[in-house]
Amino acid sequence: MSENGKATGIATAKKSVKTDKFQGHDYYNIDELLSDENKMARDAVRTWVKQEVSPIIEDYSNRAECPKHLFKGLADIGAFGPSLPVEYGGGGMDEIAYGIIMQELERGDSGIRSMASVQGSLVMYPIYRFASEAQKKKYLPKLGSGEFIGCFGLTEPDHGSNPSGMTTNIKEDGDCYILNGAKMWITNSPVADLAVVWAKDEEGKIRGMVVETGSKGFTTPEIHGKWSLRASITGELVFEDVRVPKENVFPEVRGLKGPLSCLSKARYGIAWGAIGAAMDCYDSALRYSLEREQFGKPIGGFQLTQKKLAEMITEITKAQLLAWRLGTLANEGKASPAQISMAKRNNVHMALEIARESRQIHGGMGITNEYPVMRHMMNLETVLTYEGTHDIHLLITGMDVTGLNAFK
Ligand code: TGC
Ligand code: FAD
Repeated sequence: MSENGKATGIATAKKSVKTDKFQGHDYYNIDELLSDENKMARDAVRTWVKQEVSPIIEDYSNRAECPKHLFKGLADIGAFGPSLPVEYGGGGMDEIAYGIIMQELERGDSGIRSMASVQGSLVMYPIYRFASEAQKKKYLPKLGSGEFIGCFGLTEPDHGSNPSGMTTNIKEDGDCYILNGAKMWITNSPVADLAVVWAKDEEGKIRGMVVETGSKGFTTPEIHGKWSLRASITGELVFEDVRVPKENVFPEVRGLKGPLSCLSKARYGIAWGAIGAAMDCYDSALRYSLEREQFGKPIGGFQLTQKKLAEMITEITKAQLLAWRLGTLANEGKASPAQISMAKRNNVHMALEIARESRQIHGGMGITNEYPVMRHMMNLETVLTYEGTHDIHLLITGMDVTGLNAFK
Protein backbone atom coordinates (compact mmCIF):
# COMPACT_ATOMS: atom_id res chain seq x y z
CA MET A 1 0.00 0.00 0.00
CA SER A 2 1.28 3.50 -0.75
CA GLU A 3 1.50 6.24 1.91
CA ASN A 4 -1.79 7.79 0.82
CA GLY A 5 -3.51 4.45 1.23
CA LYS A 6 -4.27 3.98 -2.46
CA ALA A 7 -3.26 1.03 -4.60
CA THR A 8 0.16 1.68 -6.03
CA GLY A 9 -0.73 1.43 -9.70
CA ILE A 10 2.83 0.40 -10.32
CA ALA A 11 1.82 -2.13 -12.95
CA THR A 12 0.79 0.70 -15.25
CA ALA A 13 4.04 2.65 -14.77
CA LYS A 14 5.68 3.79 -17.98
CA LYS A 15 8.91 2.25 -19.21
CA SER A 16 11.13 5.33 -18.81
CA VAL A 17 13.47 4.42 -15.96
CA LYS A 18 15.14 7.83 -15.76
CA THR A 19 12.08 9.62 -14.38
CA ASP A 20 11.90 9.48 -10.60
CA LYS A 21 8.66 7.58 -9.95
CA PHE A 22 9.35 6.93 -6.29
CA GLN A 23 6.47 6.78 -3.88
CA GLY A 24 6.81 6.06 -0.20
CA HIS A 25 5.90 2.71 1.29
CA ASP A 26 3.88 2.52 4.49
CA TYR A 27 2.62 -1.00 5.07
CA TYR A 28 1.60 -0.38 8.69
CA ASN A 29 -0.05 3.03 8.26
CA ILE A 30 2.69 4.74 10.20
CA ASP A 31 1.53 7.98 8.56
CA GLU A 32 -1.27 7.99 11.12
CA LEU A 33 1.38 8.39 13.83
CA LEU A 34 2.93 11.45 12.19
CA SER A 35 1.92 15.05 12.81
CA ASP A 36 0.75 17.27 9.96
CA GLU A 37 4.05 19.14 10.29
CA ASN A 38 6.00 15.87 9.94
CA LYS A 39 4.07 14.97 6.78
CA MET A 40 4.46 18.44 5.29
CA ALA A 41 8.23 18.31 5.89
CA ARG A 42 8.39 14.86 4.33
CA ASP A 43 6.41 15.84 1.26
CA ALA A 44 8.34 19.07 0.71
CA VAL A 45 11.71 17.33 0.89
CA ARG A 46 10.51 14.48 -1.32
CA THR A 47 9.44 16.97 -3.97
CA TRP A 48 12.77 18.81 -3.70
CA VAL A 49 14.72 15.54 -4.06
CA LYS A 50 12.70 14.60 -7.15
CA GLN A 51 13.34 18.00 -8.71
CA GLU A 52 16.91 18.73 -7.66
CA VAL A 53 18.65 15.47 -6.76
CA SER A 54 17.25 12.61 -8.86
CA PRO A 55 17.90 14.24 -12.26
CA ILE A 56 21.61 14.84 -11.52
CA ILE A 57 22.75 12.33 -8.93
CA GLU A 58 23.82 9.47 -11.20
CA ASP A 59 25.95 11.86 -13.23
CA TYR A 60 27.65 13.47 -10.22
CA SER A 61 28.16 10.07 -8.64
CA ASN A 62 29.66 8.71 -11.86
CA ARG A 63 32.09 11.60 -12.00
CA ALA A 64 32.80 11.41 -8.24
CA GLU A 65 31.87 15.04 -7.89
CA CYS A 66 29.97 16.72 -5.07
CA PRO A 67 26.95 18.74 -6.28
CA LYS A 68 28.02 21.74 -4.19
CA HIS A 69 25.24 23.91 -5.56
CA LEU A 70 22.80 21.81 -3.48
CA PHE A 71 24.08 23.24 -0.18
CA LYS A 72 21.98 26.36 -0.72
CA GLY A 73 18.88 24.34 -1.64
CA LEU A 74 19.34 22.12 1.42
CA ALA A 75 19.42 25.24 3.57
CA ASP A 76 16.30 26.60 1.87
CA ILE A 77 14.28 23.44 2.57
CA GLY A 78 15.35 23.51 6.23
CA ALA A 79 17.58 20.42 6.13
CA PHE A 80 20.29 21.96 8.33
CA GLY A 81 19.43 21.41 11.99
CA PRO A 82 15.67 20.82 11.56
CA SER A 83 15.22 20.29 15.31
CA LEU A 84 17.50 23.13 16.46
CA PRO A 85 15.85 26.38 17.58
CA VAL A 86 14.99 28.87 14.84
CA GLU A 87 16.89 31.70 16.63
CA TYR A 88 20.06 29.61 16.27
CA GLY A 89 19.65 28.88 12.57
CA GLY A 90 17.63 25.67 12.94
CA GLY A 91 14.15 24.66 11.83
CA GLY A 92 12.39 24.57 15.22
CA MET A 93 10.72 21.25 14.40
CA ASP A 94 10.57 18.03 16.41
CA GLU A 95 12.94 15.06 16.22
CA ILE A 96 10.61 13.03 14.00
CA ALA A 97 10.59 15.84 11.44
CA TYR A 98 14.40 15.82 11.57
CA GLY A 99 14.42 12.05 11.03
CA ILE A 100 11.94 12.05 8.20
CA ILE A 101 13.85 14.81 6.39
CA MET A 102 16.99 12.63 6.59
CA GLN A 103 14.95 9.69 5.26
CA GLU A 104 13.87 11.66 2.21
CA LEU A 105 17.36 13.01 1.53
CA GLU A 106 18.93 9.55 1.76
CA ARG A 107 16.20 8.25 -0.53
CA GLY A 108 17.92 10.50 -3.05
CA ASP A 109 21.49 9.65 -2.06
CA SER A 110 23.39 8.93 1.18
CA GLY A 111 25.93 11.58 0.21
CA ILE A 112 23.23 14.26 0.06
CA ARG A 113 22.00 13.19 3.49
CA SER A 114 25.61 13.36 4.68
CA MET A 115 25.84 17.00 3.56
CA ALA A 116 22.90 17.76 5.85
CA SER A 117 23.93 15.46 8.74
CA VAL A 118 27.36 17.01 9.04
CA GLN A 119 26.18 20.59 8.75
CA GLY A 120 23.24 20.22 11.15
CA SER A 121 24.21 17.58 13.68
CA LEU A 122 27.99 17.66 13.72
CA VAL A 123 28.67 21.37 13.20
CA MET A 124 25.63 23.46 14.16
CA TYR A 125 24.63 21.20 17.06
CA PRO A 126 28.00 21.34 18.93
CA ILE A 127 28.23 25.10 18.38
CA TYR A 128 24.66 25.47 19.66
CA ARG A 129 25.30 23.17 22.62
CA PHE A 130 28.87 24.04 23.64
CA ALA A 131 30.01 27.41 22.19
CA SER A 132 29.77 30.84 23.84
CA GLU A 133 26.81 33.05 22.96
CA ALA A 134 29.08 35.27 20.85
CA GLN A 135 30.25 32.25 18.84
CA LYS A 136 26.70 31.02 18.35
CA LYS A 137 25.72 34.43 16.96
CA LYS A 138 28.81 34.53 14.77
CA TYR A 139 28.47 31.12 13.13
CA LEU A 140 24.99 29.59 13.46
CA PRO A 141 22.91 31.90 11.22
CA LYS A 142 25.44 31.58 8.39
CA LEU A 143 25.61 27.80 8.79
CA GLY A 144 21.80 27.54 8.86
CA SER A 145 21.49 29.57 5.66
CA GLY A 146 24.22 27.61 3.85
CA GLU A 147 26.45 30.68 3.53
CA PHE A 148 29.09 28.81 5.56
CA ILE A 149 29.85 25.10 5.12
CA GLY A 150 31.18 23.21 8.12
CA CYS A 151 32.90 19.90 8.76
CA PHE A 152 33.58 17.76 11.85
CA GLY A 153 37.01 16.41 12.69
CA LEU A 154 37.16 13.51 15.15
CA THR A 155 38.66 10.54 13.26
CA GLU A 156 42.44 10.40 12.81
CA PRO A 157 44.59 8.22 10.54
CA ASP A 158 45.44 5.94 13.50
CA HIS A 159 42.29 6.45 15.62
CA GLY A 160 38.94 5.63 14.05
CA SER A 161 36.82 3.42 16.29
CA ASN A 162 38.91 4.50 19.27
CA PRO A 163 38.81 8.31 19.18
CA SER A 164 39.98 8.60 22.80
CA GLY A 165 43.47 7.66 21.54
CA MET A 166 43.66 10.84 19.41
CA THR A 167 47.00 12.62 19.21
CA THR A 168 45.87 15.96 17.73
CA ASN A 169 46.66 18.49 20.45
CA ILE A 170 46.52 22.11 21.59
CA LYS A 171 49.04 24.07 23.65
CA GLU A 172 48.32 27.42 25.27
CA ASP A 173 50.18 30.42 23.85
CA GLY A 174 49.00 33.88 25.01
CA ASP A 175 45.53 34.61 23.66
CA CYS A 176 45.61 31.52 21.40
CA TYR A 177 46.04 27.77 21.42
CA ILE A 178 48.53 26.22 18.98
CA LEU A 179 46.90 23.27 17.21
CA ASN A 180 48.91 20.37 15.71
CA GLY A 181 47.86 17.03 14.26
CA ALA A 182 45.75 15.49 11.49
CA LYS A 183 42.21 14.25 10.96
CA MET A 184 41.18 11.72 8.32
CA TRP A 185 37.99 10.88 6.38
CA ILE A 186 36.35 14.24 6.98
CA THR A 187 33.12 14.80 5.03
CA ASN A 188 33.03 18.20 3.29
CA SER A 189 36.48 19.29 4.53
CA PRO A 190 37.81 20.44 1.11
CA VAL A 191 34.80 22.77 0.64
CA ALA A 192 34.37 23.85 4.27
CA ASP A 193 34.65 27.36 5.67
CA LEU A 194 35.15 26.06 9.18
CA ALA A 195 35.77 22.84 11.08
CA VAL A 196 34.62 21.69 14.51
CA VAL A 197 37.80 19.98 15.70
CA TRP A 198 38.41 17.75 18.73
CA ALA A 199 41.92 17.78 20.21
CA LYS A 200 43.66 17.05 23.52
CA ASP A 201 44.81 19.90 25.76
CA GLU A 202 47.98 19.86 27.85
CA GLU A 203 46.20 17.87 30.58
CA GLY A 204 45.21 15.24 27.99
CA LYS A 205 41.53 16.28 28.10
CA ILE A 206 39.58 16.30 24.82
CA ARG A 207 38.42 19.82 23.91
CA GLY A 208 36.28 21.05 21.02
CA MET A 209 36.87 24.17 18.96
CA VAL A 210 35.93 26.01 15.79
CA VAL A 211 38.83 26.39 13.36
CA GLU A 212 38.36 28.53 10.25
CA THR A 213 39.79 26.94 7.13
CA GLY A 214 41.64 30.07 5.99
CA SER A 215 43.85 29.87 9.12
CA LYS A 216 47.60 29.75 8.46
CA GLY A 217 48.98 26.22 8.68
CA PHE A 218 45.56 24.57 8.11
CA THR A 219 45.06 22.51 4.91
CA THR A 220 42.24 20.19 3.79
CA PRO A 221 43.49 17.83 1.05
CA GLU A 222 40.81 15.80 -0.75
CA ILE A 223 40.71 12.00 -0.52
CA HIS A 224 40.29 10.44 -3.98
CA GLY A 225 39.46 6.94 -5.18
CA LYS A 226 36.27 6.23 -3.18
CA TRP A 227 33.90 3.64 -4.69
CA SER A 228 31.27 4.68 -2.16
CA LEU A 229 29.60 8.01 -1.39
CA ARG A 230 31.04 9.34 -4.63
CA ALA A 231 28.78 12.40 -4.70
CA SER A 232 30.07 13.42 -1.27
CA ILE A 233 33.42 15.15 -0.91
CA THR A 234 35.81 13.75 1.72
CA GLY A 235 39.18 15.01 2.86
CA GLU A 236 41.74 15.37 5.59
CA LEU A 237 42.39 18.15 8.08
CA VAL A 238 46.08 18.91 8.57
CA PHE A 239 47.15 21.31 11.33
CA GLU A 240 50.69 22.65 11.47
CA ASP A 241 51.06 25.17 14.29
CA VAL A 242 47.62 26.64 13.64
CA ARG A 243 46.78 29.55 15.97
CA VAL A 244 43.24 29.10 17.31
CA PRO A 245 41.87 32.11 19.24
CA LYS A 246 40.92 31.14 22.81
CA GLU A 247 37.34 32.31 22.27
CA ASN A 248 36.97 29.61 19.57
CA VAL A 249 37.46 26.80 22.11
CA PHE A 250 34.23 25.51 23.67
CA PRO A 251 34.40 26.76 27.27
CA GLU A 252 32.73 24.03 29.33
CA VAL A 253 32.82 20.62 27.69
CA ARG A 254 35.73 18.25 28.40
CA GLY A 255 36.23 14.62 27.37
CA LEU A 256 34.85 12.25 24.76
CA LYS A 257 31.25 12.84 25.77
CA GLY A 258 31.43 16.16 23.84
CA PRO A 259 31.96 14.64 20.39
CA LEU A 260 29.98 11.49 21.25
CA SER A 261 26.88 13.54 22.07
CA CYS A 262 27.10 15.06 18.55
CA LEU A 263 27.44 11.56 17.13
CA SER A 264 24.26 10.52 18.95
CA LYS A 265 22.42 13.29 17.14
CA ALA A 266 23.83 12.31 13.74
CA ARG A 267 23.42 8.55 14.28
CA TYR A 268 19.77 9.16 15.08
CA GLY A 269 19.38 10.85 11.68
CA ILE A 270 21.14 7.97 9.93
CA ALA A 271 18.75 5.46 11.53
CA TRP A 272 15.98 7.27 9.63
CA GLY A 273 18.07 8.04 6.57
CA ALA A 274 18.85 4.41 5.83
CA ILE A 275 15.11 3.70 5.54
CA GLY A 276 15.03 6.12 2.62
CA ALA A 277 17.75 4.25 0.73
CA ALA A 278 16.00 0.95 1.49
CA MET A 279 12.63 2.24 0.28
CA ASP A 280 14.16 3.46 -2.98
CA CYS A 281 15.72 0.03 -3.62
CA TYR A 282 12.47 -1.75 -2.77
CA ASP A 283 10.42 0.66 -4.87
CA SER A 284 12.66 0.13 -7.87
CA ALA A 285 12.65 -3.67 -7.43
CA LEU A 286 8.86 -3.84 -7.06
CA ARG A 287 8.32 -1.80 -10.21
CA TYR A 288 10.92 -3.77 -12.17
CA SER A 289 9.46 -7.10 -11.05
CA LEU A 290 6.08 -6.12 -12.50
CA GLU A 291 7.51 -4.84 -15.78
CA ARG A 292 10.17 -7.44 -16.53
CA GLU A 293 8.91 -10.67 -18.08
CA GLN A 294 10.69 -14.02 -18.27
CA PHE A 295 9.21 -17.41 -19.14
CA GLY A 296 6.11 -15.59 -20.36
CA LYS A 297 5.14 -13.71 -17.18
CA PRO A 298 6.34 -10.88 -14.93
CA ILE A 299 9.21 -12.00 -12.68
CA GLY A 300 7.17 -10.63 -9.75
CA GLY A 301 4.87 -13.63 -10.30
CA PHE A 302 7.57 -16.14 -9.34
CA GLN A 303 7.63 -17.26 -5.71
CA LEU A 304 11.33 -16.56 -5.25
CA THR A 305 10.91 -12.93 -6.34
CA GLN A 306 7.92 -12.56 -4.04
CA LYS A 307 9.97 -13.94 -1.15
CA LYS A 308 12.54 -11.22 -1.71
CA LEU A 309 9.92 -8.46 -2.01
CA ALA A 310 7.90 -9.70 0.98
CA GLU A 311 10.98 -9.86 3.16
CA MET A 312 12.07 -6.39 2.01
CA ILE A 313 8.80 -4.71 2.94
CA THR A 314 8.73 -6.60 6.25
CA GLU A 315 12.21 -5.36 7.17
CA ILE A 316 11.43 -1.80 6.04
CA THR A 317 8.29 -1.82 8.18
CA LYS A 318 10.20 -3.04 11.26
CA ALA A 319 12.84 -0.35 10.70
CA GLN A 320 10.15 2.33 10.32
CA LEU A 321 8.57 1.32 13.62
CA LEU A 322 11.98 1.31 15.35
CA ALA A 323 12.75 4.79 14.00
CA TRP A 324 9.33 6.16 14.88
CA ARG A 325 9.53 4.89 18.46
CA LEU A 326 13.08 6.22 18.78
CA GLY A 327 11.77 9.54 17.52
CA THR A 328 9.05 9.70 20.17
CA LEU A 329 11.67 8.92 22.84
CA ALA A 330 13.94 11.62 21.38
CA ASN A 331 11.07 14.13 21.48
CA GLU A 332 10.76 13.40 25.20
CA GLY A 333 14.55 13.68 25.67
CA LYS A 334 14.67 9.99 26.60
CA ALA A 335 16.46 8.31 23.67
CA SER A 336 19.60 6.75 25.16
CA PRO A 337 22.86 6.52 23.18
CA ALA A 338 22.55 2.71 23.26
CA GLN A 339 19.01 2.86 21.83
CA ILE A 340 20.29 5.11 19.06
CA SER A 341 23.14 2.67 18.36
CA MET A 342 20.70 -0.21 18.00
CA ALA A 343 18.58 1.69 15.47
CA LYS A 344 21.56 2.95 13.46
CA ARG A 345 23.05 -0.54 13.28
CA ASN A 346 19.82 -2.36 12.48
CA ASN A 347 18.50 0.07 9.91
CA VAL A 348 21.73 0.54 7.96
CA HIS A 349 22.32 -3.21 7.79
CA MET A 350 18.70 -3.71 6.76
CA ALA A 351 19.12 -1.16 3.95
CA LEU A 352 22.31 -2.77 2.69
CA GLU A 353 20.68 -6.22 2.61
CA ILE A 354 17.70 -4.78 0.73
CA ALA A 355 20.01 -3.07 -1.77
CA ARG A 356 21.68 -6.44 -2.44
CA GLU A 357 18.35 -8.26 -2.88
CA SER A 358 17.02 -5.46 -5.07
CA ARG A 359 20.12 -5.67 -7.25
CA GLN A 360 19.39 -9.36 -7.79
CA ILE A 361 15.79 -8.67 -8.81
CA HIS A 362 17.08 -6.20 -11.43
CA GLY A 363 19.31 -8.92 -12.93
CA GLY A 364 22.08 -7.53 -15.13
CA MET A 365 20.36 -4.13 -15.30
CA GLY A 366 20.90 -3.88 -11.55
CA ILE A 367 24.58 -3.19 -11.95
CA THR A 368 23.99 -0.17 -14.22
CA ASN A 369 23.24 3.43 -13.37
CA GLU A 370 19.88 3.14 -15.13
CA TYR A 371 18.65 2.22 -11.65
CA PRO A 372 19.61 3.70 -8.27
CA VAL A 373 20.28 0.37 -6.59
CA MET A 374 24.00 -0.19 -7.04
CA ARG A 375 24.73 3.44 -6.09
CA HIS A 376 22.72 3.01 -2.87
CA MET A 377 24.47 -0.30 -2.20
CA MET A 378 27.93 1.22 -2.57
CA ASN A 379 26.97 4.24 -0.48
CA LEU A 380 25.60 2.06 2.30
CA GLU A 381 28.99 0.37 2.69
CA THR A 382 30.23 3.71 4.02
CA VAL A 383 27.13 4.31 6.11
CA LEU A 384 27.67 0.90 7.72
CA THR A 385 31.15 2.10 8.80
CA TYR A 386 30.97 5.80 9.58
CA GLU A 387 29.40 7.23 12.71
CA GLY A 388 30.57 4.04 14.46
CA THR A 389 31.00 0.76 12.63
CA HIS A 390 28.42 -2.02 12.55
CA ASP A 391 30.50 -3.98 15.07
CA ILE A 392 31.13 -1.02 17.37
CA HIS A 393 27.36 -0.50 17.66
CA LEU A 394 26.91 -4.19 18.42
CA LEU A 395 29.46 -3.85 21.22
CA ILE A 396 27.61 -0.79 22.56
CA THR A 397 24.43 -2.89 22.76
CA GLY A 398 26.40 -5.77 24.27
CA MET A 399 27.83 -3.52 26.95
CA ASP A 400 24.42 -2.00 27.65
CA VAL A 401 22.76 -5.35 28.26
CA THR A 402 25.62 -7.05 30.14
CA GLY A 403 27.33 -4.14 31.86
CA LEU A 404 30.64 -5.57 30.57
CA ASN A 405 32.97 -3.65 28.24
CA ALA A 406 34.17 -5.81 25.32
CA PHE A 407 35.92 -2.96 23.46
CA LYS A 408 39.21 -3.21 25.29
P1 TGC B 1 33.46 5.75 27.00
O1 TGC B 1 34.29 5.66 28.24
O2 TGC B 1 32.45 4.69 26.74
O3 TGC B 1 32.70 7.16 26.97
C1 TGC B 1 33.37 8.38 27.25
C2 TGC B 1 32.32 9.35 27.79
O4 TGC B 1 31.35 9.63 26.78
C3 TGC B 1 30.03 9.23 27.26
N1 TGC B 1 29.32 8.68 26.07
C4 TGC B 1 28.41 9.36 25.38
N2 TGC B 1 27.89 10.58 25.57
C5 TGC B 1 26.98 11.01 24.68
N3 TGC B 1 26.60 10.28 23.61
C6 TGC B 1 27.11 9.05 23.38
N4 TGC B 1 26.74 8.34 22.29
C7 TGC B 1 28.06 8.54 24.29
N5 TGC B 1 28.78 7.39 24.37
C8 TGC B 1 29.54 7.48 25.47
C9 TGC B 1 30.28 8.23 28.33
O5 TGC B 1 29.20 8.17 29.23
C10 TGC B 1 31.54 8.79 28.99
O6 TGC B 1 31.14 9.91 29.78
P2 TGC B 1 31.97 10.32 31.10
O7 TGC B 1 31.16 11.39 31.73
O8 TGC B 1 32.07 9.07 31.91
O9 TGC B 1 33.31 10.78 30.63
O10 TGC B 1 34.48 5.93 25.77
P3 TGC B 1 35.43 4.88 25.06
O11 TGC B 1 36.73 5.55 24.82
O12 TGC B 1 35.43 3.56 25.80
O13 TGC B 1 34.75 4.69 23.61
C11 TGC B 1 33.52 4.12 23.47
C12 TGC B 1 33.16 3.93 21.96
C13 TGC B 1 34.06 2.90 21.30
C14 TGC B 1 31.74 3.43 21.93
C15 TGC B 1 33.27 5.27 21.21
O14 TGC B 1 34.53 5.76 21.20
C16 TGC B 1 32.71 5.21 19.82
O15 TGC B 1 31.53 5.42 19.62
N6 TGC B 1 33.55 4.94 18.75
C17 TGC B 1 33.16 5.07 17.37
C18 TGC B 1 33.73 6.33 16.79
C19 TGC B 1 32.80 7.00 15.84
O16 TGC B 1 31.62 6.78 15.80
N7 TGC B 1 33.34 7.91 15.07
C20 TGC B 1 32.55 8.70 14.18
C21 TGC B 1 33.35 9.85 13.61
S1 TGC B 1 32.34 11.11 12.87
C22 TGC B 1 31.72 10.42 11.48
O17 TGC B 1 31.88 9.29 11.17
C23 TGC B 1 30.94 11.35 10.67
S2 TGC B 1 30.36 10.72 9.20
C24 TGC B 1 29.48 12.06 8.78
C25 TGC B 1 28.63 11.93 7.59
O18 TGC B 1 29.14 12.11 6.46
O19 TGC B 1 27.39 11.71 7.76
P1 FAD C 1 38.90 1.00 12.39
O1 FAD C 1 38.54 1.66 13.67
O2 FAD C 1 40.35 0.80 12.06
O3 FAD C 1 38.12 -0.35 12.26
C1 FAD C 1 38.47 -1.38 11.34
C2 FAD C 1 37.67 -2.62 11.70
O4 FAD C 1 38.01 -3.05 13.03
C3 FAD C 1 36.16 -2.36 11.71
O5 FAD C 1 35.48 -3.47 11.21
C4 FAD C 1 35.84 -2.22 13.20
O6 FAD C 1 34.50 -2.55 13.52
C5 FAD C 1 36.85 -3.19 13.81
N1 FAD C 1 37.13 -2.86 15.22
C6 FAD C 1 37.73 -1.75 15.71
N2 FAD C 1 37.79 -1.81 17.05
C7 FAD C 1 37.20 -2.96 17.42
C8 FAD C 1 36.91 -3.58 18.66
N3 FAD C 1 37.22 -3.02 19.83
N4 FAD C 1 36.29 -4.78 18.65
C9 FAD C 1 35.92 -5.36 17.48
N5 FAD C 1 36.16 -4.83 16.27
C10 FAD C 1 36.77 -3.64 16.25
N6 FAD C 1 35.03 10.85 10.67
C11 FAD C 1 34.94 12.12 11.16
O7 FAD C 1 35.46 12.42 12.24
N7 FAD C 1 34.26 13.08 10.47
C12 FAD C 1 33.67 12.85 9.27
O8 FAD C 1 33.04 13.76 8.67
C13 FAD C 1 33.78 11.53 8.72
N8 FAD C 1 33.27 11.27 7.48
C14 FAD C 1 33.53 10.05 6.89
C15 FAD C 1 33.19 9.85 5.54
C16 FAD C 1 33.52 8.64 4.91
C17 FAD C 1 33.22 8.48 3.46
C18 FAD C 1 34.14 7.60 5.65
C19 FAD C 1 34.47 6.28 5.01
C20 FAD C 1 34.45 7.80 6.98
C21 FAD C 1 34.18 9.02 7.61
N9 FAD C 1 34.59 9.27 8.93
C22 FAD C 1 34.47 10.55 9.47
C23 FAD C 1 35.37 8.28 9.67
C24 FAD C 1 34.54 7.12 10.23
O9 FAD C 1 33.83 7.51 11.36
C25 FAD C 1 35.52 5.98 10.54
O10 FAD C 1 35.92 5.43 9.29
C26 FAD C 1 34.91 4.93 11.42
O11 FAD C 1 34.66 5.43 12.72
C27 FAD C 1 35.82 3.67 11.54
O12 FAD C 1 37.14 4.02 11.77
P2 FAD C 1 38.32 3.37 10.85
O13 FAD C 1 37.95 3.59 9.43
O14 FAD C 1 39.60 3.92 11.34
O15 FAD C 1 38.25 1.82 11.12
